[in-house]
Amino acid sequence: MPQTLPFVPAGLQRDFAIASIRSTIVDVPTVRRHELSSLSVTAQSYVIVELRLTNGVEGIGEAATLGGPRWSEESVESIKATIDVYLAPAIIGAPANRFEAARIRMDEAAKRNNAAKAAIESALFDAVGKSLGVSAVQLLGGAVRESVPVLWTLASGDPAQEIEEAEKKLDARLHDTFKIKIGARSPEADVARLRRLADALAGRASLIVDANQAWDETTALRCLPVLAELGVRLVEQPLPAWNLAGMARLRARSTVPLMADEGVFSAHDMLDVARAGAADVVSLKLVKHGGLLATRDVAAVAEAAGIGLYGGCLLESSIGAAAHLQVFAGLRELAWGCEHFGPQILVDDLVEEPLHFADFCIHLPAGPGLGVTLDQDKLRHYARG
Ligand code: MUC
Ligand code: MG
Repeated sequence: MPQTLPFVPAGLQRDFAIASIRSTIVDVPTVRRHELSSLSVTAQSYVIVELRLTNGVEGIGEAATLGGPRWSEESVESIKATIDVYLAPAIIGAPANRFEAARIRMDEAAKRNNAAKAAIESALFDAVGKSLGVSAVQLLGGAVRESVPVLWTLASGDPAQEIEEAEKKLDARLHDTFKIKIGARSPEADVARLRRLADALAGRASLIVDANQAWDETTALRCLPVLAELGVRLVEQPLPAWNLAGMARLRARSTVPLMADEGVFSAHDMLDVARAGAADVVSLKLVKHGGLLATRDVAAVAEAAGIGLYGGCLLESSIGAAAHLQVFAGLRELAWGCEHFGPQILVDDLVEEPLHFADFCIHLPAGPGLGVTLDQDKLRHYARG
């Protein structure tokens, strides 16, 4: 049999042992208020993980949250505690290049806590990739794309401001698809707002909406035909995450495809959604699924069920966005593009060279590991306390 694995010197193998893990909470202001159905933020909070190997190489990872424990159950405070007290002790001393084994250890040490696990696993891929001089996507099987179409989210709630913001993004050739956050106001007010946006951007942009679980089934049944008439291409999580039967009934009567977001964390959730016929598309996010490998697991279940893939975000900085891109670059299909506009909504990024946006796409960074380098000055500047 020919040797197909990359040659790794014995010393380097030994040096893959995880020596230390440090977690830091940071708060980075956003360029404007970002309003979802149940929360709004003017700063994004992350936990940044710095993981050192005994070979001296350091890997980084990020756990993003939105509005404390409001978007999901994890907050930066709980993520940091889970990493420091449970996850780090479970894997210190273990070989960083045994990704699946590290995942098993972390799952034994803590149930769920997927954002915390994702931050650590991102740092493992970064550290191992940097040790070997290969990208994380190479470790995952290799890239099939170098860039991904990326949308921008309109979420100030003020249609005049949103139209102006969209025009700037179109002029700069940064984004030509916009996701509008709905659900913070009455359905009638949101429909009127969407009508203004659809009229102003007609023929120049595509629109999708995200209700973040705000509607009940009767509201959604009433509004979906209007959204179809306005040309909305995709409706994300209109109903509460638990209501798979309701999503399936809506799907049967809607001409607009439905996307599951908060309804799919684990691969088991994905299977339930597929069995219930509750979504046409799924939004993939490392913080929901628990890391790069788990995201691929969820994607595989979706693909097997004929459910389309969309690259979701939680407003990550270039660190978290890069980790997502490493996974997205290796997926067989990613028909719905991605939404990693996070680095652009922050007043500042946390890396030396931010991710590159051009021609309506975000580009996979070159370089080993995640392909980005933590800026220590920025980390200190935005660190909490
Ligand atoms: C979500 O629910 O999709 C992603 C983009 C955005 O504006 O909010 C997030 C969370
Ligand atoms: Mg969503």
